[in-house]
Amino acid sequence: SRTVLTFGTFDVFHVGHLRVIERAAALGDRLVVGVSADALNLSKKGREPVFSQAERLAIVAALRDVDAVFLEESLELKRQYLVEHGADVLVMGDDWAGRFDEFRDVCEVVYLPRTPAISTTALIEKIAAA
Ligand code: C2G
Repeated sequence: SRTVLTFGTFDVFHVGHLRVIERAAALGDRLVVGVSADALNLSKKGREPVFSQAERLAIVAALRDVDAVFLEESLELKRQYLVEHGADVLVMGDDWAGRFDEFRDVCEVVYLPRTPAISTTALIEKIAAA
């Protein structure tokens, strides 16, 4: 059986997140999702997500296509996570294109096109302006 692993923040969960998860799941038999920790977002993006890591984990874990979730504590641990979870394929959106090619020695690496015209940042701005 083929295990697919993907990572993301999945804050203010939207249809772009759903589509990448559906397409990732279709590439294998089992989908595992690493949900990035609040502290990782704070250090990476300078702000905490709208939804806490516990909430984001709960939402992603409830999706039909998701078999398991774990907390992604550090970007530096990708190789370890891939090995630990027995990943055969790493899937990322193409905003990360090329960035994870170094892991091609442990698994396949696939970049999927993003769903156009939707993002958490745009949603936050739209809601704030309403
Ligand atoms: N995504 C998408 N289409 C959108 C928005 C997002 O396909 N319109 C995809 C992204 O490409 C990514 C996933 O949804 O594969 C999650 O996106 P984010 O929550 O923005 O994740 P990010 O902050 O990039 O976290 O280890 C890396 C990080 O955990 C990735």
